[in-house]
Amino acid sequence: MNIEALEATPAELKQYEEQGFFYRTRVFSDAELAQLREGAENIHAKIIAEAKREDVPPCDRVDNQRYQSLCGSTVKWEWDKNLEAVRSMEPACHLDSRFEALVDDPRLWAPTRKIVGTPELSVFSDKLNVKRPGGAPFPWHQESPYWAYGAEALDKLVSVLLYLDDANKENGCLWVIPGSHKHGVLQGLKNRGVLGALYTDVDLIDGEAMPADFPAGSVLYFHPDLVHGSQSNRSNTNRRVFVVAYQPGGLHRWRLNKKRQVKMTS
Ligand SMILES: O=C(O)CCC(=O)C(=O)O
Repeated sequence: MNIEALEATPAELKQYEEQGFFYRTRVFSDAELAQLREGAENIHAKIIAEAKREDVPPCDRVDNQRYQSLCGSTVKWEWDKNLEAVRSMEPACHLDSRFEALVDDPRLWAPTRKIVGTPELSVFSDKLNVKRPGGAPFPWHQESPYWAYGAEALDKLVSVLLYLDDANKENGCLWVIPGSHKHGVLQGLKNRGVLGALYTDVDLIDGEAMPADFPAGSVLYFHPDLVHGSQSNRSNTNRRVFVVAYQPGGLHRWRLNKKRQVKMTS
């Protein structure tokens, strides 16, 4: 694969600087996506099976959310207990070889290289988000306040979100507020519990939200200060995404005493 041809173009870099993101549609083929969806369900099933064991750590309750440490991942359960579904798993790629290989795929990392600014990259975090039919919204937020404690190079992180399914307004696609990254780290919500501090008060900023309603196989590259969020899934199909954040080579993964260098084979 020609890595240079995959790097961000001047137009994409300009969009990233001005709007805080750029995207490419249908980067991954249907056959690749079929494999990755299988991998995502494999990870989800492993977590559900682990949760049924008697000797696992209990759920931590934070406001109305339930978190649990399972299979080496911080698991966030769906708000609605009746769904018996895991909403996000972070990290997740160690639980399936297809995702472990995916973080080394140059279609994900090469477009970030000029933004991170170093020839070598490492993985900062990776996460699998599964939004089942009925899955809850994710309030407006930025990644930066969440990552601030533990990042060795917060200003160099780039998030890369791969759409495993078509995403649209009905199934709770991501929404972004273009240009919102220019505000830096914004104030959190007041009097909204522990998690409120991590959600953004969008009344304090201008800018019109835009749905990132792209087809499966598309990739969104975005800044850690970009304000984004999503609505509930009102459809009868899944809306799954894999999100990996890259950083300069040689740095630790978020909250882990581990490093995961990106393998740049070509
Ligand atoms: O997938 C979603 O609905 C929201 C994802 C998101 O914003 C995140 O994981 O930070």
